[in-house]
Amino acid sequence: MSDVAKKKQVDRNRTIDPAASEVLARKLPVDTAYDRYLAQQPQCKFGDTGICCRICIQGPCRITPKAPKGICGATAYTIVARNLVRSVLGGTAAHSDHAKHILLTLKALLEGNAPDYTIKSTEKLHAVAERFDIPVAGRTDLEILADLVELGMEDFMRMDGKKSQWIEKTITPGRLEKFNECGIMPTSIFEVIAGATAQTHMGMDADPVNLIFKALQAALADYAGEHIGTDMSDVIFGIPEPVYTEANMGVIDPQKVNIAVHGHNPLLSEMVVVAARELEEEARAAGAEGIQLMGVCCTGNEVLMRQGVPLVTNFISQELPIMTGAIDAMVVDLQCIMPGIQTVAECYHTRIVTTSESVKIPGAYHVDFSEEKALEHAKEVIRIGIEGFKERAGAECEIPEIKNKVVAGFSLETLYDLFSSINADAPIKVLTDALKSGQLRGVALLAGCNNLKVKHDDNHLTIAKELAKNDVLLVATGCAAGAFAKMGLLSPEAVEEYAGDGLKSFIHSLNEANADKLKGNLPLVFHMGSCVDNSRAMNLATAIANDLGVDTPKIPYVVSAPEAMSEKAIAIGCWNVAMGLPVHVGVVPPVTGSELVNGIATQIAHDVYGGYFIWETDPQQAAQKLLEALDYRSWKLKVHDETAEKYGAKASAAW
Ligand code: BF8
Ligand code: SF4
Repeated sequence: MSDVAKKKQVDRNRTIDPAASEVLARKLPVDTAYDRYLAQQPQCKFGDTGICCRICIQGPCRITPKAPKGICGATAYTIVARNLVRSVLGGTAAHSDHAKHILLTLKALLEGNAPDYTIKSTEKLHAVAERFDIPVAGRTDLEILADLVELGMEDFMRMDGKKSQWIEKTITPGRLEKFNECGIMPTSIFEVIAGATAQTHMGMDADPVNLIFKALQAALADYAGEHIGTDMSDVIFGIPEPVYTEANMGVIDPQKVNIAVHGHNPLLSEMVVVAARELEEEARAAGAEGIQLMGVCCTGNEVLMRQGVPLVTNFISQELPIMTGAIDAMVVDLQCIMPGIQTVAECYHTRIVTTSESVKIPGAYHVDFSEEKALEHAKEVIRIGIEGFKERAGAECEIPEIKNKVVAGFSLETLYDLFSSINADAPIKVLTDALKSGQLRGVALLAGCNNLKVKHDDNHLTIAKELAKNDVLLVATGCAAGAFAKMGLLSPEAVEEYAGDGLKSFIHSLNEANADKLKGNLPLVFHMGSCVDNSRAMNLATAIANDLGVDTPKIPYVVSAPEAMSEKAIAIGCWNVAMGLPVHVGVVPPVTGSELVNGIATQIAHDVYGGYFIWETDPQQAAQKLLEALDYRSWKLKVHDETAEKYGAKASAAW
């Protein structure tokens, strides 16, 4: 074997997931993301550092010592900042488009045009309505929903200067003041997307600071979109509660019709769950022992959280379950769907089924999913899977026998419910008391994707274990949560194996207080949902700050996207910084081509907003930096509290 071939053999196994590793070790009929990553090396340094501009077609203009300006005179800081704004906009548009679909489905429900959907959670409907002072008493659910949908639509389309209600009503008073003072409070989502896209057109804004502020405004619009998505999904599909299930490729059952749902939007996948139950007999008639549904990426997280559907894998390994030869259909909705799945599927009997008019893949099946005929379309999808099963009949499957126990479903409501068994009057105090006493060293949100610039899932697992050992309470979303699900960190056993004494005693006390409510013990990491559900994690941070009587930049709460990949992750990172939180990113994003922009992201942001970015590719180092950020905040909070007590004043809101 040549040296190159040997290197390829070693390198393509860039994963710590044993199931993914087992599949990659085989002789495969077609390349995967792991191979294509290698084929892309070395990657372009101009793109990698953000100093390539293609905003007008005089470009691409690349910044070098010999050519320090683009043809129009744009310098590195303008180009890097402009590219950053455009990346955030991609994320904001994606999350908001998702939320818009849910809002439009609720509107169709109100008009009688979405007969298969109902209001599943009156509790959430009332809670969200009350947040916006929408009257609840004496009104029907549909009347309340009508007002809420109208407000949601206004938050998308308003142009009169009034500010985004979903932001105004869900953040601390300190943040509201800060965003208004800095002029970054969005009016509405579409308004920001149009305004920021215009601002980054050729020959528009050249000021990097002004551009970065625009990026933060666009990121706040992303927060609004995510929040609307989460709230409305809970109304229509229910608030997630603890579920007990499994994850990783061992959930594939060769005797059943295996259907994977992949993407982000629960509008389709929730219906697929219903359709699968109804068509169980058809599957049996085809010779299967039933239908095995499983999830990939954030649609996987959505149906895991609400329906207990097992998760088969996360983002970067999405092609690999197909390579077991046992997936009969992979149904995709939108976002994070690699076109590569179709090429892989063509080597097997697997049907890829696209369902969104904005996501089509040449060669794939397409079911034009609509809310008017949701269940009918979901059944069509299941029948495509059953046909796939018939074609598979007798073919050999190679399924890694690897799966782990999962406890998921930790919406904020569920966390409060668990806390209320200890402190019914003020549930959040269970957490803030543990932070103040030092039983917990802090809270960390582990979020985001996979990115082959690091070994698949390695950063996620290393950082989580190190933080858990140091008594940090962990909440997770997106493909980070997927990594923990696959690798056993969402299990009660992981508490005993990885938690430090403080975290262990905190989780044990919750187990004891909730023994009658829970079917089993709590996990090491609390799965809060998909990427739009980062809004839940932010609500937790806001509740901590409000309870402590300070603004978010003072609370011992950090965010990490250990393997960030998508524009959505960039948007999420930016709004978390604006919210005042330290945000670690485990791959260096394309901003280092401008020292100024890089400095704004990693230092100046702190001076203005209290939050800042930490780029650190080494997961052990990253964990240490996150712990330092938590310790600094705890120490400062204590000093401020003691000073306030001494002078009989309130703790300072400054940081
Ligand atoms: O919204 S974590 S790879 S699946 S972008 Fe995509 Fe990233 Fe996964 Fe979910 Ni989020
Ligand atoms: Fe080049 Fe300026 Fe056009 Fe960008 S906008 S491609 S820097 S000329």
